[in-house]
Amino acid sequence: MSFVASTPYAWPFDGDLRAANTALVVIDMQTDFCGVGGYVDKMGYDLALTRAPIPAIAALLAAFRVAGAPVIHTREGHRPDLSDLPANKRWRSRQIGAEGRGIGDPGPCGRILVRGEPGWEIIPELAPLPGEVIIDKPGKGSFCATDLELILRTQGIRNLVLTGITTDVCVHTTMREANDRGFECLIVEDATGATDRGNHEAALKMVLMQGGVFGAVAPSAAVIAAMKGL
Ligand code: C5J
Repeated sequence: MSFVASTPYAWPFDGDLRAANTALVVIDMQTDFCGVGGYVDKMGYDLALTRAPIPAIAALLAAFRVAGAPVIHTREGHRPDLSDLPANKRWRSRQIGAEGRGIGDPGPCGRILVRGEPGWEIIPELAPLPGEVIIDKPGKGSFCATDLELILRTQGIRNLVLTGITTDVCVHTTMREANDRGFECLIVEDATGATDRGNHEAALKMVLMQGGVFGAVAPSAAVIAAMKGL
């Protein structure tokens, strides 16, 4: 049996930690969320907060690749014709930031959160390698309107190590969706980030309730140490 040193319990719950059944999930590390001129920048948030997890994610990517464990990347974005963009999501995105521009509108990195545009791309520092799964999702959660669950079940993946941005929105929604589907989740505290430091901390704290209501929390160093021991 192998475990990650995590809180509030040693993860995974049953010690069934193997390279074959444990995936690193890197959520929405796109220019629109952490790059200059992207969506988050346009909304006026501090990019240092959403860029903070980059080094820890890079270290985790290296550890999972060496271990031969699966890596899954996600990208939030919409079809160019915006046929999958709910009107309320578009309206709300136009309420904050410069010039009333929101999702689907042109910006310095192309049309905001539109598939194929420069701002929608994963940042070069964390670029997927050939063969790694990329999930394109129109929503906050990674399971809604995607084939993520089918891929996980087909590949025999049960343990999910969750990283990326933002802790309180897309990472948390994905963790909740995964937990309800029976996946065993670990959120990595220094490999996630939010547009607000308090929200990041609160999102991590929520996981700790009820004996680990959605799973467990650990630093990247603990995950890397466990992966090296496999
Ligand atoms: C948001 C995300 N916040 N990746 N997306 O719209 O958290």
